[in-house]
Amino acid sequence: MAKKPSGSKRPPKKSAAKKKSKTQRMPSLRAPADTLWLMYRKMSEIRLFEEQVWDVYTRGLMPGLAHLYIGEEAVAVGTCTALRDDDYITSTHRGHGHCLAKGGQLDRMMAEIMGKEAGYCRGKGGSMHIADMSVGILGANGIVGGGFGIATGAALSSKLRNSDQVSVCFFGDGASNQGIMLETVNMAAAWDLPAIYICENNQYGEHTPYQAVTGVEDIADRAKGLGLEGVIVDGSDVLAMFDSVNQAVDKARTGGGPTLIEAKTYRFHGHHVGDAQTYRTRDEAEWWRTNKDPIKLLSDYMVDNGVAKQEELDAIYEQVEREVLNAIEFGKDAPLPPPEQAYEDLYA
Ligand SMILES: Cc1ncc(C[n+]2csc(CCOP(=O)(O)OP(=O)(O)O)c2C)c(N)n1
Ligand SMILES: [Mg+2]
Repeated sequence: MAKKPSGSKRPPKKSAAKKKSKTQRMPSLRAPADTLWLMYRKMSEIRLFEEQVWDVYTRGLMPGLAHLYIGEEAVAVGTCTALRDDDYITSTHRGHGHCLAKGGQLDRMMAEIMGKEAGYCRGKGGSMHIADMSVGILGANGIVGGGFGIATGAALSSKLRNSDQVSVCFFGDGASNQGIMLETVNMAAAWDLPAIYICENNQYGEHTPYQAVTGVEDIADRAKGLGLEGVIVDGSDVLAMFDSVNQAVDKARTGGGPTLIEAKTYRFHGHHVGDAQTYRTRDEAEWWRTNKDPIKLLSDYMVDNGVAKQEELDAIYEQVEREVLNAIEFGKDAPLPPPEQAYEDLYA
C-alpha cells in the first residue's frame, strides 16, 4: 500500500471537528478546510468531465482525438488553486483538466470539444485549443512543448509591465525533450522571470516509457543545469502540489525568478481514447488506480481529519455530475458554426 498523506492518522477530536467553520484553518490541516472542499470539487469536476468526454468520443460526437486527464487531476488543481485569476497558464494536448482548474466553464468547453459555435473558439479549435483569456488560460496546444514559448513570453510581459502576475507552463515528460525547453527556461532563469514550469511526468510520451528516451531519471535534475531550482513532488497528492506551487508563486511574485516542478503522476487511461495500451501492463495501471487515485487520497484525508463525512463528499460528487451532464446537453443542443464563418478568425 502507498503511504497515506502525513497527518491522516491524527483525526481531531469529534467535538472540535463539529465546532469549526469551513473557513477556519485547523492547526493540524495542511490547507484551510474551504480550500480542501474547493479542491475536492474541482478534481471531481475534471474526473466526471473526462468520463463524459470518453463517452462523447466513443459515440462519435466529437472530431479529433481525446486525451484524457484522469489520474492527473491533483497536478492541475493543486497548481491552479495556488494561482490568482489574473495569473496565466499554458496547457497541452491533454488540457481539459488545466482549463477547468483555472476557471474554464464546463458548457463552453464541451461545446468547443464538439465543434459547436458556442464553444471557446467558436467551434474551430476543438479539444486541443481551448483558451479563455478572461481567466488567464493562454491556450491548450497540439504542439508538444508549444506552451514553453507562450508562458515564458507572458512572464516576460508581466515583468516588463511590473504587474506581479505569474505564468505557469504545464508540459509533459515527452515535451521535456523538446529543444524549446532549453531556450525558454534558460531565458527565464537568466532574466528572473516570474514563470513556473510544471512537468507532468506521467511516465509515458504517447506509447514510449520516458526512461527509454530521457537521459535523466528525474526531469527536475535538469533545472540545475539551466540555473533554477528543481523540485520533485508527488503528483497524486494535491496538497503537496499546492504547497510546492505556493512556494514557487511567492518566489516568482517577489522577483525571485522561476522554478521547475516535476510532478510524478500517471494517466489512468491510454494516450488517447482508443489506445490499446500494449506498452504497459494492466498490473501497473491497476496499482496506480488502487494506491494513487488523487481524489481518493484527498477524500480519505478529509474524512480522517474530520473535515468531511463520506456522505457529504458523495453528495458533492453527485451535484457535480449533474452539472457535467447539463454541459453535455448544452454542447449537444448547440448549433454548428455556419459555413459563412469558415474564413473568420484566421491569422495565417
Ligand atoms: C511537436 C510535436 N511532436 C510530436 C507530436 C505528436 N505527439 C502528440 S502527444 C505526444 C506525446 C507527448 O508526451 P508528453 O509530453 O509526455 O505528454 P502526455 O501525452 O504524456 O501528457 C506526441 C509525441 C506533436 N503533437 N507535436
Ligand atoms: Mg507523458
